Amino acid sequence: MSKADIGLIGLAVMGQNLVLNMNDNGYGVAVYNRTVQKMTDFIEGPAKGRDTIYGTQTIEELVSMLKRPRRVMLMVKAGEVVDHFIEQVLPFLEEGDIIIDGGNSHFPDSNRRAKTLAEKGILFIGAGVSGGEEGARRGPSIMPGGNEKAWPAIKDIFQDISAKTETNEACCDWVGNDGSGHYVKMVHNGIEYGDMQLIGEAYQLLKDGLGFSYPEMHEIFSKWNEGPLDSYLIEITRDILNFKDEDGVYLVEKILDSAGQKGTGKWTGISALDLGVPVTLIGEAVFARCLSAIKDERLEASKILSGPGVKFEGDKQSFVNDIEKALLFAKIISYTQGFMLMREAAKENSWTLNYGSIALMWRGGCIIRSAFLGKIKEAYDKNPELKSLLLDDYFKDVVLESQGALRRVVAKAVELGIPVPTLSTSLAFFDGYRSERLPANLLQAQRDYFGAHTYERLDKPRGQFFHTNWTGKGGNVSSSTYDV
Ligand code: NBP
Repeated sequence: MSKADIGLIGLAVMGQNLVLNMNDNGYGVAVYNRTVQKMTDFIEGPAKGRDTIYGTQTIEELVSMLKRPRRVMLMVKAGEVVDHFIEQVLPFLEEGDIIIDGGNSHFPDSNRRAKTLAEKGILFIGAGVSGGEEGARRGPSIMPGGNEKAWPAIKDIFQDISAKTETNEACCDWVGNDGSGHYVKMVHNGIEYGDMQLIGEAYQLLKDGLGFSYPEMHEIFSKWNEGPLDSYLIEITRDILNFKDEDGVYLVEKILDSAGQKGTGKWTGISALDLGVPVTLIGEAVFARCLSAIKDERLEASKILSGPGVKFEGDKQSFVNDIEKALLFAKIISYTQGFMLMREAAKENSWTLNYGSIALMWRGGCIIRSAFLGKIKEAYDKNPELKSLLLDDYFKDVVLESQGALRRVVAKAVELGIPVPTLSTSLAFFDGYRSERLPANLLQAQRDYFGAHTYERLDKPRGQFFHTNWTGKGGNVSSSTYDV
């Protein structure tokens, strides 16, 4: 009876495609779905003729089909549903068996599940899977974390089914303890929000600022995809801009400009705020989606609030070149911030993260895959302790060389009245990050003035706190000094 290498619960788009991928790679898979009819449809449809994909009617039957240690993978809706299935599977498992959650779970849930299952002798893996339907079928990026004792038992399956780089390295490696796999996947998704918003801003500048047609924009994106911006998202944007509806009108023109979101960008922003890391670009990207979503209110405001009414004058081609460089600059800032966040999260949670290997996992299969990630891997291979990507020679040279272009693009966008929240925040971050002095001295003075919050002085050692009676009317009692 025990003939399947792995069991998979959840036969929606991701689950079905992962099963077919595993089976193509020689693994026997037992499958189960809450709505049993979907399992039957799968076995009689996409899995027809494959005699090592085994449909099962109950969880007990699924588990009974598995070789030991049993490996049960969940590909279901994140949240309570995952806990519900864990509860259902547990009675049939033994010590040393493995539960893998491959959905988009929030990392605190994975932290909790890793801990509670370890107490029961069950090894939990929280694995971020990226690449959508096509990735799941042909090779996703997989970011597994959790109980490291389980890694040898799932390494081959995961690395065999994952995407590969041009040099045939698997876009899947061990991330770290507890919920770190899901954390890294969350940051991946946050970065995806940033990359998408940056491309959206470039599109609006080209369309509304420069007045380019769809065929012209298609050409521009085709060219960009052959340079340093070469990436999956630039590539699909190129194709989207060339896609016509049945009546010959470009389809994207007909799509409602109100963006949806499923939470991973927001979670990244919340984690950044919790940890005090300035992940401004992803934050702006999430807020830009929120602003887009109040479509009715914007419609009303557009009739009342006018902009500068300025038209672009100047050399269009040179401005297009500037936008390309501005996108690269901002992308570097976004990844810099994302890796800063992972460093801080690793410190906070006592995870040992390998940043070069994270860049490698994102190099293929996933939505943010790009040539650029190869450069990030090189930077961390050269210096695994790198504090910030901006301090790496390659990235430093690129930002120094392209900052002029970004400044021109942001200035022109401001003149034209075109919103560029992520492009402009990348510049603000850069100018802040490279500043020896920021106006926070005044801020500290204000805090001490109104709330006796104390301040440190440049002419005294760090850690000594001072309070001044600014008005002569206050007392000499100061507030306690702590940061939250
Ligand atoms: P869904 O996220 O739509 O989940 C579908 C599965 O969850 C089905 O098996 C469904 O069973 C089960 N399910 C639901 Br929904 N509610 C349930 C409940 N109350 N009790 C028990 N089972 C329930 O599928 P997906 O898009 O394939 O994604 C699977 C996971 O992978 C998710 O966590 C998702 O966030 C993540 N992910 C998705 C993508 C993507 O591109 N779609 C990419 C990367 C990661 P049923 O058939 O009986 O309703």
